Amino acid sequence: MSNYHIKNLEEYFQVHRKSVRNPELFWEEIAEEHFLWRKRWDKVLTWDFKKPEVKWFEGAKLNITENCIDRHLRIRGDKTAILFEPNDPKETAQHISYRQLYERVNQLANVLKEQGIKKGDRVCIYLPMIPELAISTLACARIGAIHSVVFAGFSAMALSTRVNDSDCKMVITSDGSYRGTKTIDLKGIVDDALKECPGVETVLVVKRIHSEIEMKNGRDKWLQPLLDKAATECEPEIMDAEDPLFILYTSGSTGMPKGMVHTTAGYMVYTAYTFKNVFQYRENDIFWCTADIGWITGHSYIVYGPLANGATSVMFEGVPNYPDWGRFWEIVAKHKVTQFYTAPTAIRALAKEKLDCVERHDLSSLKVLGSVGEPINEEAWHWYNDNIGKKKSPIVDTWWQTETGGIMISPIPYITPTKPTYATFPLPGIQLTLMDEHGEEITGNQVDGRLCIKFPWPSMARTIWGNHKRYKETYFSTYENQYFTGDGALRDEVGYYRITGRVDDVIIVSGHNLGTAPIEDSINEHPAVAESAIVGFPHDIKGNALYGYVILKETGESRVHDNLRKEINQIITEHIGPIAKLDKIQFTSGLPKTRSGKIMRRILRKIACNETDNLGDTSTLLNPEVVQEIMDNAL
Ligand code: 7RM
Repeated sequence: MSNYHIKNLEEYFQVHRKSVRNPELFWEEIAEEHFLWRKRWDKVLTWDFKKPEVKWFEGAKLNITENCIDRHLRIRGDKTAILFEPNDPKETAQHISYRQLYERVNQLANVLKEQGIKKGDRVCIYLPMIPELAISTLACARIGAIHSVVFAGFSAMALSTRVNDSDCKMVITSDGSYRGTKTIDLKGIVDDALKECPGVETVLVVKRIHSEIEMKNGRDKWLQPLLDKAATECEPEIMDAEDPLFILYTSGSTGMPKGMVHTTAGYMVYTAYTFKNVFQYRENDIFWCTADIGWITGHSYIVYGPLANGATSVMFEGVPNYPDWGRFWEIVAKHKVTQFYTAPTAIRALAKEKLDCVERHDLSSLKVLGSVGEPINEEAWHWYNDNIGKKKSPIVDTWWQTETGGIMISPIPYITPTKPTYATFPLPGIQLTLMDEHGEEITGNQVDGRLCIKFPWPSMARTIWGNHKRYKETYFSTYENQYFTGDGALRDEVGYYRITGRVDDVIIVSGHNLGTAPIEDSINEHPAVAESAIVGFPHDIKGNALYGYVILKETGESRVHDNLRKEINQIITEHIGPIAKLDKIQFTSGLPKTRSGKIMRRILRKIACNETDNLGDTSTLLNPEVVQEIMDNAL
């Protein structure tokens, strides 16, 4: 029996049982057989969820880029590592071989060193989905610098907050980016952001759209001339297993985004293992994850997981509807993609278009379809299964989080029977629990509760950058000795899990996690606004959309309301980005509050969702009369 590659359902159960009985032995065998270590670990696992502290493979020495690149050169030097498909289908795709990737990563690593970046320094990467994005993450890892990728759809303010929170010394960006027919002035956004970031010494600029941009003397440098002079060999920095590999921000239910810190060895082992099994990856497969590397899905399943397995990973710069809604399927056919991994929001958008967009392309190369980011509704699941998988490619509905680093719950394709809307079983090494409101574990099947994890796994985030206290409070304080996910879930009669959604104030819009608090904070900065509350309501394509209730300082005439709505969305765009814009804004004279002053979001949510038949208990409200007013004026 091989631990690493599961072959049938019986073996899955055996492996999972073994991983629970002896987790250290289970992960040790995987780590030993499938990776390159400069020094072996002294201890597989140290953990204490009370502190909390988790260490995997303590004492081991390695460099993750040796595992993702160098070790493949001997047998896969000419194999395509990254297959870059540009925004414009007329521009030729780039096949970057493992050998070329090695050279380009080393050159950039040498440039970073030359520019004064050392082990442990933070480098912010703010780039579109071009090869330099993947190469930048790997170049940082090569020299032990900690990368912090910020999704290039975030605004200048969101970028500066993230740069400052982790004290980045450098930003890597591009002159601009392509998005369908549009271009975006990324460098302009960076310039704005850096007005507030005194700690940034250097900005490296990739030329992508050849626009006229300003280069600030002494700070900004074009990357290409520096690369041209750099050597193609760079000795990897030898890292400790628990040295930070990267920081990735995720929004929480309050204030500042949380800089989740992932460390080297455990993250590598877990993303590689899950990539292999969840996608049943075989040599010569062409794997395509449509996520942006600015999100955890891209980190783990475009860059690290696939490359650690010597796979070919497709990187797509564009959007699903350019030049038309057939683009995804055109790419699948063109590159003979074998595994396709996307988000329910994309599936729902694609399902709205004419079937001809799908049917005119040959999708026969596909073997596995994946879904991630939010619950996949039954309709979308069937559309995906019928029209893309032709009922032959299993759908893996993968549940996980930025914090978990890798996929936690998922069917194993061709092994676990799938069931629409169910993520099914935990992967080997993952010990789930469902908890009730009183902190008791709910045992047995056909139950629902709050999803927790009771034992560490190798790729869990170790802390929040600069705020271990918040890490403890957010994840380890709701239930004793458990990691709390923030999600609700149910377990069916055979033990399959179905994720029902967030139980906190995070709303998932088009697969992006949005905390309500930061959006409310930015709305409240509008001079006319006194107070606001945001809730989610169901949306055909986005899954959820945002509904804002806003109290104005002075009640204006309704004709000024439309202008205010525009201005409020403008502020949100500036503070966070266009993804956080509100679909509906209702002006109101008050918000339903408890006696302790907490907004009763439950009621606002029901009104936004048009479920006003049963508003539940309103007896604890301070101002029950406002509920009727809000209902009467609901949008
Ligand atoms: C990978 C990623 C995490 C949150 C998570 C859930 C939701 C993700 C699924 C899902 C139902 C799924 N990281 N979520 N996958 N809900 N089914 N298969 O998305 O940090 O950005 O989001 O996303 O609520 O807690 S994330």
